[in-house]
Amino acid sequence: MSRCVAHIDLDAFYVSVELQRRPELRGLPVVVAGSGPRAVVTTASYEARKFGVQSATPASRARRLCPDAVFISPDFAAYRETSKRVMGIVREHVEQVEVASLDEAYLELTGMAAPRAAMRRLVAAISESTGLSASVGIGPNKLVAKVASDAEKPRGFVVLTREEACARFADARPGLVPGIGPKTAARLEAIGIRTLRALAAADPSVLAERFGARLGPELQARARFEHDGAVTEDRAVISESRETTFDTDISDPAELERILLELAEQLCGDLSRKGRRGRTIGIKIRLDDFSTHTRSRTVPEATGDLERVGPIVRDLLREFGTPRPMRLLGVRVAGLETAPTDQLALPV
Ligand code: TTP
Ligand code: MG
Repeated sequence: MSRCVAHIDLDAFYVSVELQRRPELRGLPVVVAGSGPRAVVTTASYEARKFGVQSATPASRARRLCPDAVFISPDFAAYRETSKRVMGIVREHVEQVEVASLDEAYLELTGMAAPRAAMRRLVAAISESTGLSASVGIGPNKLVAKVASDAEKPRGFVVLTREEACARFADARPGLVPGIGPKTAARLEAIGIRTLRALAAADPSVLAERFGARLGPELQARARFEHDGAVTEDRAVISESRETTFDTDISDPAELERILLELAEQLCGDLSRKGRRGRTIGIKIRLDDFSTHTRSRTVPEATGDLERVGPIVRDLLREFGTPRPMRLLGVRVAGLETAPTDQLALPV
């Protein structure tokens, strides 16, 4: 029996939640972004995207690109609440569900008699009960399903075989495929690989030499939309971290602080995307003698906000000092609140 997997992703999720309570803003460029000098756009309505405003655009730049946009500060509690309702509906329709973030999930449909009809019903049910629209991709594995769900947003509904996915996205950049990030894409480009077609057809020995015996074949498999990952029940991730090893050791405290805050920014962006927050905030340091050190602080209120995390990791680094040049820095938020679909613990 061949596999059938769906990926469902809500359209312009945070903005769509805001439009439910402010319907008068429908059809206008709307941007959900924090305030403060380092704030970035979490999401933009499709009307605002026409001006080049997207997730992760600095809020100051978004204001220049689209001065008429309505700016709204994020209300993460509302997004978590809506996410819970949506995922509840998904679970009423499909048994095996992997919630991947606040607004997306993989559904195992293998063995289902009429998967397309079932997905149409699911989208209709979500729309009816929450007012939100979603895009769906259906394919033989998670990779095809994920890329298909993104292909015709908003309100997309794309069904592809693996071969069709290869043909349809042959000219796309390798970064289209999840698992191929900007750094890998740049390294591929350096050896002349600029499309999924080129990656799929590349000489395996060249890839293995450049990326290693594990990653090389893995990259090529992804370009061919081969993937056998299971739709797993959500794992309880208890911490998230970002770290970087420097090309050359660094001993300038200002430079180290800058890098640390950049890591914190990436991590917090990711946490907010997943709707997650934690109480223990820490840093990791590896010195040039390869000794590894960690320092952390636990705060009373779980957070994933850069405004809160940034100063704490900076203080931790200052307290640690710079006894020797550093070769690695990392930032971590642990003691994360449970996955967004779980019941929030209520004080009784
Ligand atoms: P996405 O599903 O990537 O984006 P989206 O739902 O806003 O738009 P669409 O799916 O129609 O392209 O992310 C879901 C939510 O996660 C998004 O509404 C806001 C949040 N988010 C961030 O906070 N920062 C980010 O960089 C991204 C990509 C998303
Ligand atoms: Mg989405």
